Amino acid sequence: MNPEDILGAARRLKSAKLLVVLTGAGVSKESGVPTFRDALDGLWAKYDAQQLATPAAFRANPKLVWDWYVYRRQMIEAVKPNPGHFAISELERLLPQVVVVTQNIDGLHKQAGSSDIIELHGNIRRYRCSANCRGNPTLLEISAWENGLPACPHCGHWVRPDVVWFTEALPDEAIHRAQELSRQADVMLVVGTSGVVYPAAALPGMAKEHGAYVIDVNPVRDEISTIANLFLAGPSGEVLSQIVQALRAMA
Ligand code: BJW
Repeated sequence: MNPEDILGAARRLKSAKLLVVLTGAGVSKESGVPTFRDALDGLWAKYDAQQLATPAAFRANPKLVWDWYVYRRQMIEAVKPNPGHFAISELERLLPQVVVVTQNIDGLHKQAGSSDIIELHGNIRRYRCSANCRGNPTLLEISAWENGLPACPHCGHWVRPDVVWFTEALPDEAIHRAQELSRQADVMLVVGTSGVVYPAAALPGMAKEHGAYVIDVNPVRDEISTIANLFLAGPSGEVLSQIVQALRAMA
């Protein structure tokens, strides 16, 4: 990694009144959570994640989709935040305002100590009635989630994870706040997303159009790096820790 680029990124962050950090699955990769478009192992190797994360898949085979989420929740509960998550939470102590906008459903930013987090695609640790029988969302406390697909205690429809599947609307407040902050941001730091899933993928372009400096952190060039002002190639744990170190040296 070019030390000049790290220094350049740190200088940009240092002068930002509002930093928006947009994260995707790549930021959790170093914790051991596979990215969304990684091939899955073992039992799930024959399933395409994009085919399972849809309301149609749940309607066709609710138990299959439920079991996939149980498997992923168990995996997520066994991992810990990595240096990338911690570096992002550390930025809050070094800069005036930092908001994390995440597509991830794993809750690892919160565990790492970030305080202002917008979860665009929900959270795998929450459940709701699939018919939202008592309003949107009808959240449910499910204690026996290991023992097969539960039914809503109010209406009998299946319980599902409180995550956003393809073709479903993102939580209104979350996407509207993320869009507004993207328009106001001085810098947007984009970390570990392929930038192919909308409307989240439109946020860096929106930020840039409204004057933000966009920094993309990813081991490979992709959709976002083509519009970014600065591309930092590498795993987020390494790159972000170096940026934080450079920022501390400037304090
Ligand atoms: C590392 C690394 C390391 C590796 N360090 N980096 C245009 C406008 C609006 C919508 C659309 C549109 N075109 C198409 C759509 C529809 C659709 C869509 O975007 N489809 C595309 C595939 C084309 N969007 C939707 O359906 C959305 N809803 C919607 O638009 O509703 C409209 C509506 C309005 C009003 C009423 C009703 C409807 C919903 C999208 C929901 C996405 N849900 C998922 C599943 C969540 C639950 C779950 O996890 O099971 O969200 S899909 C999946 O993709 C997941 C992720 O959050 C999301 C993004 O993936 P991400 O995070 O980018 O991961 P990867 O795997 O793609 O990339 C990882 C990256 O990390 C890579 O770049 C690696 O290189 C990198 N990396 N190691 C840093 N160490």
